[in-house]
Amino acid sequence: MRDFHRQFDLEKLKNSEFFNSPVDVNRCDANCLLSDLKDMTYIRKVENKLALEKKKGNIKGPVHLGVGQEAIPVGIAKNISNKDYVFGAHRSHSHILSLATDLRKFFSEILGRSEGLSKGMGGSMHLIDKKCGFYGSVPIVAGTIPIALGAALAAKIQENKSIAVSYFGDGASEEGVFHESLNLSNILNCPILFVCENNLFSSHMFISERQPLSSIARFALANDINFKIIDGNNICEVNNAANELINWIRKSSKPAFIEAVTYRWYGHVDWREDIDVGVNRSEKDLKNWKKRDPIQRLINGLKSKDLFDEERYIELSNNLDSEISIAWDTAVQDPYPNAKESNNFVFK
Ligand SMILES: Cc1ncc(C[n+]2csc(CCOP(=O)(O)OP(=O)(O)O)c2C)c(N)n1
Ligand SMILES: [Mg+2]
Repeated sequence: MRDFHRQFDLEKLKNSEFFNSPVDVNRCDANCLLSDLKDMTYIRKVENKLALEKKKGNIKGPVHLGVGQEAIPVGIAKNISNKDYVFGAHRSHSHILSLATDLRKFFSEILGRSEGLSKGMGGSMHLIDKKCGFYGSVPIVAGTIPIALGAALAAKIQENKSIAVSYFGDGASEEGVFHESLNLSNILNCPILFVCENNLFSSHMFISERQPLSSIARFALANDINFKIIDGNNICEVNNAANELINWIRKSSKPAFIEAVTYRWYGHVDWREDIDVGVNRSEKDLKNWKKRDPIQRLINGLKSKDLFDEERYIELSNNLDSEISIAWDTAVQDPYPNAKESNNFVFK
């Protein structure tokens, strides 16, 4: 198993001082990369808006922000459609935003308002938008993995060509259902892509404090599941891995697994950075990981090939800012749900 680790350069991938060079844009289509830049910038701005509003006290529930991790959902989303079944967890803003959910309804949910994606009864960790292919996120770590597997099994039985995508963190691999789901997915030949966003932390605990080896893909290997370990902050790598594995899943109706190594810039929850909270999250590491910013690395790659137009990017940025402000300002006007309805949408 240690050879396996050496083979994939995992120690280097985890080390904050490496992998900060510009994205090699020759490995992807230029138009596709410009659209990725827009999508990553959009998600970053929405989450920074949430950080700001949370800090101001305008959001009552917790928000788990994924700033720094945007390349992963953006690379996956362009290889699936709203006929597929995507499931997330507690840190899933980027997953649903990458599928182009309605931003006003998204904000409304986080504000606990009745126009929200879950009628304002769930908040940031209970997002759902079936129209765009997002079938739900829940705060129970690993809770949606077997449900995603069930969706994949249903797709297989119905022969509808859809696949399931299950997003989870490295911490979810410490739950039994993760292992049971991997095992069953291969035994039953289910069309599912497991996506582990390995940001090296579960709450405030560094991965080496929790597991003898830090690669989560070793569990895919153990279950004979096709897998790739990638630099999750390199959009080209995510695009190519997602494209290859998703095509393979659709053809073979077998599971596949991506481990994308990444890092979150904010702390576990809300806007604080959590420096020195827990184990091994230092100011130096965070500073280094910011040099591994998936957005800046793409911009640097585009610049190196004269594909980056600064003025257009500023214009895009301004347009996104106003789109986000309008959606937020509309959502804050939405009414709160009627307390009498609180039991109407739960299984009894
Ligand atoms: C079953 C369960 N155990 C513990 C928790 C508390 N908890 C919430 S988030 C979290 C960390 C999960 O880490 P990871 O899966 O790596 O996701 P990340 O937060 O890094 O995105 C924990 C332990 C929970 N919500 N559910
Ligand atoms: Mg994690």
